[in-house]
Amino acid sequence: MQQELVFYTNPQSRGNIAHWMLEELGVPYRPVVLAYGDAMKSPEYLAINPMGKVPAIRHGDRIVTEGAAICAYLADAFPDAGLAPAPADRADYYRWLFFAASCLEAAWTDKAAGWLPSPEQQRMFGYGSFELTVDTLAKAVAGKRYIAGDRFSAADVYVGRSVGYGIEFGELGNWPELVKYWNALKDRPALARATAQAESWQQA
Ligand SMILES: N[C@@H](CCC(=O)N[C@@H](CS)C(=O)NCC(=O)O)C(=O)O
Repeated sequence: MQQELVFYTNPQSRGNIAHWMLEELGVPYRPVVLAYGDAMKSPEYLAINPMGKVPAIRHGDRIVTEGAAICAYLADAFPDAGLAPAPADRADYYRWLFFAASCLEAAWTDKAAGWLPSPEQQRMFGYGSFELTVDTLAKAVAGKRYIAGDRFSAADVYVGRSVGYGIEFGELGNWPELVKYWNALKDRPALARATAQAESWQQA
């Protein structure tokens, strides 16, 4: 029997990353839309994610939080979708998934919040500096359609959407390689479905 797949989200959140991934898989799932504030901090939801944040998924009795982990987990849980490379070919896949979740996310959100580490602090910050992180990712996608190998993968969902958010928030638009990478991903039908569905939840 298929295990139930539940998706906890808010239409205006990083839930869009997991939502896109779910739509790429094409498997059935049950969305649970949580309002910011009380619903996300309720005892029921804190039992799913003690951070009181979205996205999260529950697959049978397994819970996964963190957008990057959700993408990687789902790619493995539903291998027929072909969204993870073979284990031996996962060097770039793991490398850039983790890079986006650790370095890129912190680098651009710190900058968007108006804070940059001093040269002394950069040594102890995993992302070093905003420019170093973004230049490094821009080089990684230069001349490539996908971040890991020559096929679309779960890493493109996470890295791509993270780059897309950075561009939309006005922080990454000066890197043509990143803009080109995101432009080649942003019209995927699965992302359009996820975004349209989230918009309908917002209006409900
Ligand atoms: N590390 C998490 C971040 C999740 C996150 O910060 N989600 C925000 C929405 S984009 C949230 O749920 N905020 C609600 C709150 O903190 O109360 C991930 O990568 O998924």
